[in-house]
Amino acid sequence: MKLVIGNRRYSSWSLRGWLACRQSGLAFDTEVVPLFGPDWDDVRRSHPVLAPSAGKVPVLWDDGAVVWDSLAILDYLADKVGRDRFWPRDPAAAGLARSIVAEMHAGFSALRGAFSFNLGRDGKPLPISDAVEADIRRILTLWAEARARFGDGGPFLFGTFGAADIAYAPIALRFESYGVPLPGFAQSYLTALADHPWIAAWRAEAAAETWRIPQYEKPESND
Ligand SMILES: N[C@@H](CCC(=O)N[C@@H](CS)C(=O)NCC(=O)O)C(=O)O
Repeated sequence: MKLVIGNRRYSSWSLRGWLACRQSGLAFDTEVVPLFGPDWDDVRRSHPVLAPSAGKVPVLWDDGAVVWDSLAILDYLADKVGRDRFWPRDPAAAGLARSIVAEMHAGFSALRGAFSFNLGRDGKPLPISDAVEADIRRILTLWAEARARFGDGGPFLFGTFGAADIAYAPIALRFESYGVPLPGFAQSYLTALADHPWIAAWRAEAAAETWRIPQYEKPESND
């Protein structure tokens, strides 16, 4: 398998796709296509590995199968290796996990727009608008419910690392990058994610990248 991703520093969807590949336990290669360079419009139209997704990352190539969109990649891999690697077995937990992953995938646009993903950011806080505040409150409510009801088996949302953590890890890292004040349980969750070896590996590779996208480096940057 080959996973095509964008710059690790900026591409939160790529991180989700990559974590899903790691969670599958299958061997895969990674190809990085740097996003938003000066010739990005040409690259996204002409790069052969991006053709199926019309220029979006991540894209998974697996022999005859091509899968894009991080959630489709996660689903595809869960079909391939077994759902239990990704989703809790208990139906009540699985229902909540599916719901909060779907809510993340389709939502939180105020937060995502105002606090663009940038692993190089130093945690300096930005002003938080009412819309962003509402997204943060909702996310913390979902995390609190998952942790309180189903988090007993470990430090992640449903105890052990799975699909919900794959979906929310980039959100948690945004909270860190933008210095969002967190209640204790959410800070513990962020620490567990930051300590996870896959996330540490992704961050180390991101730190080694030299590409910079000026609009994402401005303190007030939006995506
Ligand atoms: N819903 C998609 C979103 C993919 C997406 O928007 N990826 C961004 C990078 S994080 C991208 O490829 N942007 C390039 C562009 O829009 O030109 C997913 O889950 O994979």
